[in-house]
Amino acid sequence: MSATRTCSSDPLNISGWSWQPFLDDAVQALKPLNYKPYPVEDRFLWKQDQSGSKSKPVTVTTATWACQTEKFRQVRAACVSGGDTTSVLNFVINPLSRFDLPFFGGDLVTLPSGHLLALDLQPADKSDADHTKPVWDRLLPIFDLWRSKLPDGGPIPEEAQPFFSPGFLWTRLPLGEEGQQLINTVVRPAFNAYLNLYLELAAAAEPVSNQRRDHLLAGQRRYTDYRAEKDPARGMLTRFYGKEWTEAYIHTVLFDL
Ligand code: DBV
Repeated sequence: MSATRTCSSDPLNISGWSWQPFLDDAVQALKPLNYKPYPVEDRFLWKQDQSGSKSKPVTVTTATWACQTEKFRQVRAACVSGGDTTSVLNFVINPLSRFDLPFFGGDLVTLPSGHLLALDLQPADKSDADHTKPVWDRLLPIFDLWRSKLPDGGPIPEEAQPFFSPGFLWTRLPLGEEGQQLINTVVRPAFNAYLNLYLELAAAAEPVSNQRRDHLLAGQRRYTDYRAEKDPARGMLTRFYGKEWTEAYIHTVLFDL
């Protein structure tokens, strides 16, 4: 059924994909906003190829769910599923620069080496207190609650610091029963708590001046350019689908501002 999707905001269901409940939660939370599809070329809505060795081929699927709303320029989920140990939900909400809002960013990654889980409300300009303080004041109590239940994910690159908030929830969990338990009981409610806060901030946001909009847009471009340039999925996607498809996906769908 998913293979016949013709529209980015049609229901997306990848059989056996471990992050399906997270995407379902997010789509459900967005429903009251009466979202419209966001234009995505057919070749990025649903992509399937064989990967792995000749004797042990694995089917790898990458699908995109996307929409837009009155205040969100682009909401998009990049969904990757390949066998038992490759599963990704990368979910980003890009607000219109007309609204003083951060980005919502979620990176939920399962690889043979384990789970890597990142959640944040990421600033367009970390040095701008008018932009950050109203978000951080409400995010930090939520962050503290969930962080206490998860191991720390370890250091992230210095150059990435400007793009993260102090509420960056970042953990690595082992594969298997124990890790899955924490995903169900901690990571999923944390994802929904971050998303609900984000949607509350967005609901309250009022349009800003043209000058303020231009300032926010410049910050959004720095963030988007950084994410496109450093996309940690580049290697994996290139292995699966080749360079041409991957670069076009990164630059015209995932980080298209
Ligand atoms: N990351 C993306 C997109 C992905 C994706 C669009 C389509 O931005 C997946 C998929 N992230 C992905 C994969 C890996 C990571 C790692 C496959 C593993 C790479 C590998 O080990 O080969 C958070 N994601 C990471 C890392 C960080 C983040 C810090 C580890 C750094 C590294 O290994 O290079 N990504 C980063 C982040 C957000 C984000 C903070 C937003 C909350 O989306």
